Amino acid sequence: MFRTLLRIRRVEERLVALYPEQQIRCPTHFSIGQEAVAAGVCAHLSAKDLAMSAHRSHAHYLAKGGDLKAMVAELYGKATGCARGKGGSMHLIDRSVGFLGCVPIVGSTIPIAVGASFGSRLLGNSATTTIFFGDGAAETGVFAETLSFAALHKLPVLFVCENNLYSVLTPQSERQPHGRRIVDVAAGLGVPGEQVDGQDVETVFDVAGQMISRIRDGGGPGFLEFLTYRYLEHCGPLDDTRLGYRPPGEFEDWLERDPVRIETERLIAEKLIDAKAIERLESELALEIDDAVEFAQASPFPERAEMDASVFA
Ligand SMILES: Cc1ncc(C[n+]2csc(CCOP(=O)(O)OP(=O)(O)O)c2C)c(N)n1
Repeated sequence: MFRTLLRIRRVEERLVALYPEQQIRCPTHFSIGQEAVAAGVCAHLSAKDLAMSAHRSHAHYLAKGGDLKAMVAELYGKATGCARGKGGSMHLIDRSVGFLGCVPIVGSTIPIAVGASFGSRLLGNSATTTIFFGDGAAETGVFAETLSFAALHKLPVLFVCENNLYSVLTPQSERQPHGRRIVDVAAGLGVPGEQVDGQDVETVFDVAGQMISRIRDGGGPGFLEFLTYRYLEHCGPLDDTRLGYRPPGEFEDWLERDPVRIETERLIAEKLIDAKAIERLESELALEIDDAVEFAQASPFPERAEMDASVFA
């Protein structure tokens, strides 16, 4: 799990560094600061379990077992990408590991994922479905309709809300009634859950484990609202703290609770890892990322004849 956490961080840091070269031309939403949610939840999922995400999806794709080379190639718009270079960062997909895809229309994947979960029920298989979305997506109409449907049919679906406090530049406090928690809205629709610290990967792992067991035992859908924070601008590789939409000191407070740092310090204190092991892991990851970037850069763009293939409209 630590490896997954660190790997997601290092991959995104590299993409942030590469973005200004202008070879990655798709809009790219980074989740630096939010990695513990993907790493902790997906540690409980096998390839036969299903997952979906939205526009901020690199962490979920990688934690669910998506292929790094295919992901980077997709960002470069290359034919070897996981959506054949036609989707970019917001359309990652790898059905071989149960990652059904992501779609940037806010809220739109919530009913798609619940439909997939209903499909598993009809097929009689034991897959669970996990759907990752943000606090903004919880404001869409389909959110209410879909949670009601999942509750009614007791579907094996886990709703994971990554509450990073903002929808683009607007804080949750300006969009939702004061003191009303998203997890309580879900409970009102028949989907019980918890609001949890999303910065500590082991807390995420423990709470998600209990919830997923309950869902697998036929307990019906569950909801986890993780409190977390995005460090970079809504879309793109830049620091946007100068825009002034974050209250003074907020960013620094969240940096104190950085998920990679918390877990590194814990593992060192418990003597489960030492500086040498971390160094080894860092160089392995750097090599793996070098490889993926070289692969993406060397890959061809899709052929013109490919334009209409796999496009449904
Ligand atoms: C239906 C729809 N409305 C508006 C947008 C523009 N938009 C893209 S991302 C976003 C914010 C979503 O916030 P949230 O769901 O909290 O996710 P976060 O970006 O914080 O991860 C908005 C409004 C969109 N893509 N789709």
